[in-house]
Amino acid sequence: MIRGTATEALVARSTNTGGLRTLRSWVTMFIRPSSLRAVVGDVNRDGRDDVILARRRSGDLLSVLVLRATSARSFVLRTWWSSSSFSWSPNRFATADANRDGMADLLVYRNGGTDGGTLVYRFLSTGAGFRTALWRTLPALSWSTLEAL
Ligand SMILES: [Ca+2]
Ligand SMILES: [Ca+2]
Repeated sequence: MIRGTATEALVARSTNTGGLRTLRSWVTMFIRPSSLRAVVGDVNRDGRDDVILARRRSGDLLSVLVLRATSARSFVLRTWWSSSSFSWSPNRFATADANRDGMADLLVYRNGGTDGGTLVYRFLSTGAGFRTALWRTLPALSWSTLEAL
């Protein structure tokens, strides 16, 4: 939901009987929605899905924010990763538990350059932040055909 330059994260909790409860606001962030991409995963292995937000800062730089779901039916917003050189665009974002430790990790797909391939960066969750490294170079995966957030 958008209110001026802010973004509100709304949650309709499951009834556990096939329905959804009423939408409720869990957090309001003073960030334009056009500067955010969201993917969902349990980054701290507590059984509650969290929201990972790729944020575009000034200068087109990437920060990664996490909305950690709490037992109090709210999100706690924290910056988990920030860079002074990693650009926000052009990237595509996905989640997977890349190292099978039970904590969802962020995958960032980047344009591989003039050869048309794709680079994959792995942002491994530590439960309170991300450790980042180039994970794969995929020359056969054409960037122009990749669809992700
Ligand atoms: Ca969680
Ligand atoms: Ca993991």
